[in-house]
Amino acid sequence: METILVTGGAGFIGSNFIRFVLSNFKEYQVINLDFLTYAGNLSNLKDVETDKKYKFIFGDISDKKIFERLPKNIDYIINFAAESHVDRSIQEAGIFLKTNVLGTLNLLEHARSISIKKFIQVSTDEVYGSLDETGKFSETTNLSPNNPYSASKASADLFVNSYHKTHEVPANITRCSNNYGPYQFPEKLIPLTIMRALNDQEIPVYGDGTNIRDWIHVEDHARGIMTVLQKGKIGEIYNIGGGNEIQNINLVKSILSQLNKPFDLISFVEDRKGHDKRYAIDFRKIHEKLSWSPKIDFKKGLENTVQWYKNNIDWIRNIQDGSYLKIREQFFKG
Ligand code: NAD
Ligand code: TDX
Repeated sequence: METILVTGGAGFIGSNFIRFVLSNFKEYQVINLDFLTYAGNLSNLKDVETDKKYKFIFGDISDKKIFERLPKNIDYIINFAAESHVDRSIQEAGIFLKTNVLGTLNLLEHARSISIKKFIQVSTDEVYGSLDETGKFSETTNLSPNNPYSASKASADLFVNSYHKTHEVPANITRCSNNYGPYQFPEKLIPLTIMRALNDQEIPVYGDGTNIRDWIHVEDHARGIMTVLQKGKIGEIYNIGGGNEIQNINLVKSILSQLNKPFDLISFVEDRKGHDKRYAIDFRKIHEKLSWSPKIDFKKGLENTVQWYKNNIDWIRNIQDGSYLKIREQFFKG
């Protein structure tokens, strides 16, 4: 049995990843190290919390002391832990530097001090900056982050690369496009639109709504990361994408249509500062070298996602009324 240390496993992608691993692979056990920030929600993992191959540890990756409490027999580290919301980074960037850069550096130091098989840094297409109408981001596209969030992620990527080159930490970096699916914190466009539409509230669309994102279902991303864990060549970067480019306005309209809600709920609001125009991922490398491709059809995946939020209104309510944060208080009390 091999052990995977997942950081940030109580968040959106991390929790989907843990569920994916525990239900598809018998040969791994998972330790989830998470600080349960506003974005961390242990109820995302309710169905696996009694699984003998799963263990939760409360802790902050930007605090070096946490690593003393971790078991030494860790085979893989996968770093999902991050401040992940661009709008928050525009308001207050300090925590992005602390968690995303210092936290990653601490993890790399820990990886050096124990012998691991692989360190995977879960990065983002945002590190490449913004595209105009044509072209796609490949792994060799220059880093050109435009907002404090993406700047912190690009910086973390550079530290990972430097620890691989200087200290021979066996590492891969994955850079994925926008994820959608269950358990996404409802500050991000898709769950925010669903939640507000269900409450007949206005949907804020930034600028003229023509910005384009390239969407991938979170389960395809999880499978991509496991593919890199098992087959990725040490030292390489792999882009992961869904091949589903859509303008924000059309995405919002498609969700409203599915919910039978009127388009006049849409409210065009002031644009995000430094708003990247378009993201599009060229994922030929992971496809050709590691035989991975996205499997989930966007139309079907989006329909299932909308249905999931409709069926899990309590999950949203617990976030809206703040009751999901109570679990964190228990950990602080000790
Ligand atoms: P999220 O905000 O939903 O979850 C982040 C998790 O990290 C939470 O559980 C939070 O409690 C935890 N965390 C935050 N600070 C921590 C700290 N100091 N110590 C330990 N845990 C901490 O984020 P997400 O959308 O699941 O994204 C996960 C990772 O994937 C991030 O690194 C993000 O940059 C990357 N990513 C996200 C997307 C996307 O579309 N959401 C796309 C590409 C890459
Ligand atoms: O209320 C909104 N209205 C709106 O028009 C929000 C929250 C967003 N938007 C726009 C901004 C973006 O063009 O929708 C698009 C998607 O926005 P977000 O859901 O905030 O995602 P984005 O900024 O694209 O970043 C996401 O993908 C890359 C994740 O949050 C990052 O963690 C990931 O790295």
